[in-house]
Amino acid sequence: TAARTAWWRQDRFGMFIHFGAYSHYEGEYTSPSGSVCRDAEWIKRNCNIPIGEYEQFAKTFNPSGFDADAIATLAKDAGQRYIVITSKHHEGYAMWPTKVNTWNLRDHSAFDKTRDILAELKRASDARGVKLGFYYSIWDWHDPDFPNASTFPKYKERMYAQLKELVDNYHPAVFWFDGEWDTTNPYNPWRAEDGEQLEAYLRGLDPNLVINNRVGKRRVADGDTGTPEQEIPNEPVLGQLWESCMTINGSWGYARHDQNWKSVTDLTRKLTTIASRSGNYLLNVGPDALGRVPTEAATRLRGMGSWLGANGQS
Ligand code: FUL
Repeated sequence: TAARTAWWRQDRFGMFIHFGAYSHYEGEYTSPSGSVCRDAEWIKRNCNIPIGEYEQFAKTFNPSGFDADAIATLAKDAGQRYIVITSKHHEGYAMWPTKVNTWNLRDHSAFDKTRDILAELKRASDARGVKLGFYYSIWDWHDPDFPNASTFPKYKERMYAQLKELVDNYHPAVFWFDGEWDTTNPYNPWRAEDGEQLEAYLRGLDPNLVINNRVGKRRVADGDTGTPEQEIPNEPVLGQLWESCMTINGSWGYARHDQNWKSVTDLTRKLTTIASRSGNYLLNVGPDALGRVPTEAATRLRGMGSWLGANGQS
C-alpha cells in the first residue's frame, strides 16, 4: 500500500467530475403532464423518469463543448493534481465507447462518433502531469440483470469486462467505486466477498491502482482509501488513508437551479483543514449539458489556486 499510494498521499487535492446522461437534464425534468421536478445525477430515480423516456432523451445528448484541455488546465491552475471522472454513474450510462453494451456516449447520443472524452481527458491530463482516475458505480439502474439475484452474475461479468476496458484503454491511476450499498436492499446484491474478489481482479490487472473503500463494504480493509462524503472527519482516521469528497455548490451533477456556491475562503479553509488532518480533498465540478464547466465553479477553483500559489504550494 505504501508505495502504491505514495503519489496520492503527496498530491492531496483532486478534481471530481460528475458528468453523464443526467447532465443533459441540467437538473430539471418536466413530465409529460407538465409537472417540474428538480434533482441532479439522481434525476432518473428521484423524478421517476420512465426508462423509455430517459433513453429517448439520452439520444439527443450532445456535449460538443467538452474541452479536456480546458478542464485539465483548470485542475492544474487550481492546484489539483489528479482528476476522478464518472465513467459510469448509477444510471448505467458509460461515458466511453464500451463494447459491452450500447448504453454509452458513443452509441446512444447525438455526440460526434469520432470523439472519446475519456481518451481526450487522459491525453490532456498526461500532458500536464495530472493523474486521471475513474468513478464507477457498481449499482446500475439500467442493466436488467442487476436487480435480480439469479441474473446478477451476468451483470457482474459485464461489469468486469467494462472495468478491463477502462484499465486496458485508459490506464487510470485510481478507481473510485460507488453504489455498493446495503445488502438488504433488493436492488443491490453486492456483498463483502464481491468487493474482495473485484479488488483482487483489478490488482491483477494493475497493481498500482489506488482503489477506494466503496469497492467493498467501506471496511478499513476494503481498498486503499476511506471516502467521507460532504464532511471532514474531526479526528484522525486510524489505519486508513482518507479523502473527503465535496461539492462546490450543493450538487454533484450539473443543476442550473443550484446557485448555492461556496466561497473561495470556505473552500480553501476546507482544503487546509483536510490537509492538516492528513486527508485528501476531492472537490467536484459538474459540467453542463454541453460539457462545459460552470463559470462559477471555474472562478472558485482558480481562486483556490491563487491562494495556494501565493502560499508556495502550487
Ligand atoms: C454517492 C452518489 O450516490 C452520489 O450521486 C455521488 O456520486 C456521491 C459522490 O456518491 O454515493
